[in-house]
Amino acid sequence: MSKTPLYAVLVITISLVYTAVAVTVDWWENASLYQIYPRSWKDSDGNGIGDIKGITEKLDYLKEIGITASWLSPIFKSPMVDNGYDISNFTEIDPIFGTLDDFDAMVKKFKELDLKIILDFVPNHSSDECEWFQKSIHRENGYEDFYIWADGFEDPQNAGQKLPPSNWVSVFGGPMWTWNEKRQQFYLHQFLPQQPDFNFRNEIVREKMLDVLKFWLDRGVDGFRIDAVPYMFEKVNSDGTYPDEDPKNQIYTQNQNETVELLYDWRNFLESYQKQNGGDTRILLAEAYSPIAMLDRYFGNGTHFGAHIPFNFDLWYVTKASNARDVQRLVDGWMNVMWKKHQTANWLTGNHDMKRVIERVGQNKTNLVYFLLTGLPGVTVTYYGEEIGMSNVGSQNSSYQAGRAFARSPFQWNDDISAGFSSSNKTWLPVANNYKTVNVKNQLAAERSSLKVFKALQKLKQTPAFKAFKKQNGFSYKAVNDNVFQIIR
Ligand SMILES: *[C@@H]1O[C@H](CO)[C@@H](O)[C@H](O)[C@H]1NC(C)=O
Ligand SMILES: *[C@@H]1O[C@H](CO)[C@@H](O)[C@H](O)[C@H]1NC(C)=O
Ligand SMILES: *[C@@H]1O[C@H](CO)[C@@H](O)[C@H](O)[C@H]1NC(C)=O
Ligand SMILES: *[C@@H]1O[C@H](CO)[C@@H](O)[C@H](O)[C@H]1NC(C)=O
Ligand SMILES: *[C@@H]1O[C@H](CO)[C@@H](O)[C@H](O)[C@H]1NC(C)=O
Ligand SMILES: *[C@@H]1O[C@H](CO)[C@@H](O)[C@H](O)[C@H]1NC(C)=O
Ligand SMILES: *[C@@H]1O[C@H](CO)[C@@H](O)[C@H](O)[C@H]1NC(C)=O
Ligand SMILES: CC(=O)N[C@H]1CO[C@H](CO)[C@@H](O)[C@@H]1O
Repeated sequence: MSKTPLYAVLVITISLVYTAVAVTVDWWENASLYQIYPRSWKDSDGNGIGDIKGITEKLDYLKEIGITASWLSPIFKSPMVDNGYDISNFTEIDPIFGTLDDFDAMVKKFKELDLKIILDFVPNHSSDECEWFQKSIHRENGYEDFYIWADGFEDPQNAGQKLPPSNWVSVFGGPMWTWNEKRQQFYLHQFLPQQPDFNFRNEIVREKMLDVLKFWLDRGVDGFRIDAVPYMFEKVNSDGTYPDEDPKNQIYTQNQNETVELLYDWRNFLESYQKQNGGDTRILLAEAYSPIAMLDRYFGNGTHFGAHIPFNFDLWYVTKASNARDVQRLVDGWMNVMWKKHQTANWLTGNHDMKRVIERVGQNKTNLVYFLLTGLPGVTVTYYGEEIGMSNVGSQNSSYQAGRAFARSPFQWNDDISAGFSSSNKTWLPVANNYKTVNVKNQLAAERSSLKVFKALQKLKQTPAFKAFKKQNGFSYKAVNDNVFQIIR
């Protein structure tokens, strides 16, 4: 426990020491990434929902604030039971967002601006409306084992009733197995029943997924952010049954070793694609709320390599109450692993499932989070809106909380109708009340603002002293006392 009162000011100082170091870094190692949530970034057609054309229209903004690459939350065909994370066709654009032509035009604009584009890849499952799942239900040739099916057990208490194959509990609560009347079997879903899990032990599934990656690579994307990595495999016994687990210690349904191997396969695929087609490195980002030892293996094991950037969510633990020594502990935890194997670190402000930075640290400390984000070595990842200090929408107990929508409100471009996000005053989520003052236009015009600080730091990041250091030389940090955290570059 620290003796520092909660109102203590946390100061972060960055000292620059310029020396000539000849280190070449690949584009992604010093990238400033930005996550666009397409529904909420810019609506081009006035229906209150953001779209691809809107992104193309506003892309210059990213260039202006020093971003070098962007990843887009899913824009694929989906019944939208889980806002696009339930995909019914992995190679079609959902009409809400536009068409494949719109997509191609957007990619072209990315290239013109020399920005990289990363797509979200959601391999943990498909929608139950996906043609593949429908074929699997009907045991069509080649699709029998596309998903994970099991008989379950006769219920000794209720004749004719079935009990699920194991006691596994889904991420959203409730059993991980759902009975399908037609096929007369249970299927597995780590998330909603409308999101059946693929069977990645099936070679055909693996091939289909590589086809999906190739489809988008051929259209010019620079990499993929892989969603929900820990959930890709579940343990199966050698006799085909599924072992029960303690729901508080999910040893059989998360972080299985095969997950790491699948990542290595995908990395291989991207590398051979580059060999055949040229161009810059295509990268893998991995979303994994996994223990750091597992993340370490996601990077690679010395002979095999996985994700270039397994997301590091540690800045999330910087809160209103954090002092400099708390920050040091967080940074140590991650950097010690990075230095051991000369890996490239990465730091995130937040994402579509996390509370906004301003809610976590309070208005007065948001700039400090930007300083950590940029001052620490490696890749920065900024969730849209964090650069202007957008707040959560909806109260703690509202449906926003349940739908994890609190950090997904329309982007605040200016003080016009719907904050300049849409020409309509009806938007899919309400615009936050503070948009008249908290918006891009205001903050770019102001002498001092969150956005100005953010932009200045991103500019600094492109200077030689900030080159991505994979080794301990040329970079150090420490908590000088409870209130001052110092970074030397
Ligand atoms: C960052 O990477 C790019 C692409 O490799 C390179 O051109 C640029 O010089 C790098 N900047 C710094 C500061 O290392
Ligand atoms: C996805 O859409 C494409 C183009 O419309 C179609 O050829 C393909 O069969 C669809 N795939 C699935 C899995 O539905
Ligand atoms: C998973 O892989 C690790 C590292 O190679 C190994 O130590 C561990 O025993 C493996 N676990 C299982 C269940 O095979
Ligand atoms: C790395 O992982 C791969 C795939 O699991 C394995 O074949 C290889 O032996 C491992 N290398 C080391 C050094 O452990
Ligand atoms: C934030 O900073 C302003 C200006 O320095 C100050 O007036 C205010 O009290 C601070 N708020 C908190 C919660 O510390
Ligand atoms: C929100 O819900 C929690 C738990 O149900 C309850 O304890 C709390 O008082 C509620 N807060 C508000 C502001 O309604
Ligand atoms: C929304 O726009 C409509 C049509 O332009 C207008 O009639 C209405 O007053 C507006 N509502 C609000 C709350 O601004
Ligand atoms: C970790 C996580 O929740 N990953 C994604 C996997 O799928 C679910 C359900 O669609 C998504 O909501 C998650 O974002």
